[in-house]
Amino acid sequence: MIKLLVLIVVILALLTIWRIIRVLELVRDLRGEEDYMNDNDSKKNGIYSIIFLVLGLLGMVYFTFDAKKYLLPVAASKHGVLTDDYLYLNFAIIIVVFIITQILLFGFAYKYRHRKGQMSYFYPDNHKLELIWTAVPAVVLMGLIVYGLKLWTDITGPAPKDAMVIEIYGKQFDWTARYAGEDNKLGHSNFKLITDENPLGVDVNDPASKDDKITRDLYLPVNTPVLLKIHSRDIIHSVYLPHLRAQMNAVPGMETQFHFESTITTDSMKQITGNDKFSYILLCNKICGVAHYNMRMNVVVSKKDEFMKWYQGQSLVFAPATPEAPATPAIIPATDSTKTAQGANTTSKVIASR
Ligand SMILES: [Cu+2]
Repeated sequence: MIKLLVLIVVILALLTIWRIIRVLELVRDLRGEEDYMNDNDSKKNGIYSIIFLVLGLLGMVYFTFDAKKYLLPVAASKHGVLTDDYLYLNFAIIIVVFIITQILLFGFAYKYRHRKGQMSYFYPDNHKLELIWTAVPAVVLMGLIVYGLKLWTDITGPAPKDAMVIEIYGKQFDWTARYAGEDNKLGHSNFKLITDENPLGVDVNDPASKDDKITRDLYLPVNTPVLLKIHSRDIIHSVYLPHLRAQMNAVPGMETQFHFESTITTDSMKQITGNDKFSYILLCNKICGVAHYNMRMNVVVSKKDEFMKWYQGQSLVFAPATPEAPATPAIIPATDSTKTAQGANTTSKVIASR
């Protein structure tokens, strides 16, 4: 209701201003004046536009630096540094062009202000000028696009042969990781094999699954190439690692992947950000349902020996077979965040193809 009243007041104010201008015009006509504005008024308006330009540019510089606090900290992956540099290059070009065009716009408004008796100069076209202002932006944009495409092809190209393979498995509303083990090969999985005990549908008969380990947290050894193989059980989710500048959709029925190499451990990042509570995080970046906001996974980047120590303590997907009993699926350890997520969701047992 208040919004409607404010709108009505604004409309009435605009109508009033319009009527006042109309009255002033009529007064001028009655007095027999020819010009709307004399040279003095015109100069004043020119100076106001220069003041507006200076204040606007100062405001832009201030707010640009002020907004830095909302940006992510330094990229913690090799390719992330390149994509950040590319982004800053785009910003730099945009800022330079913006400043030049604004100075020209307001500077010309001042320089070519109305003066009594002065006629405007008829200047219909200039081919050389038009060629320059068409060709220069075209070449710059083409350079940016070609470099951006090359960057994207490199980032999404084949992973290094020695990359550590980890499956990231998403479902409403949590993530599970499966490490490929010593053979660095994930055991085959199939949605038909999904049960409460075997939520990723891993095939117990595939020898490659024998050493696979399943975890609720994602630990990554620093300075090691990692290949994420991404699956979804139900709908489209998105694996988003903001600090590592990595994102890839998790699509039911197909495998997507993303490889990267982290360069900064969680402990070093705590020092860089000056925040001892800093933690890397994997978020779902597709609005996927009521508990989407809580679909996250704790990520820890650590030195290789610390990673190995943690890795030794993780459970295999299947407890090894014994003479008395066949291999059985291990219980996946739950974390606090997944417990909450499961509490908010009662329909996650839906089994979909993948
Ligand atoms: Cu999701």
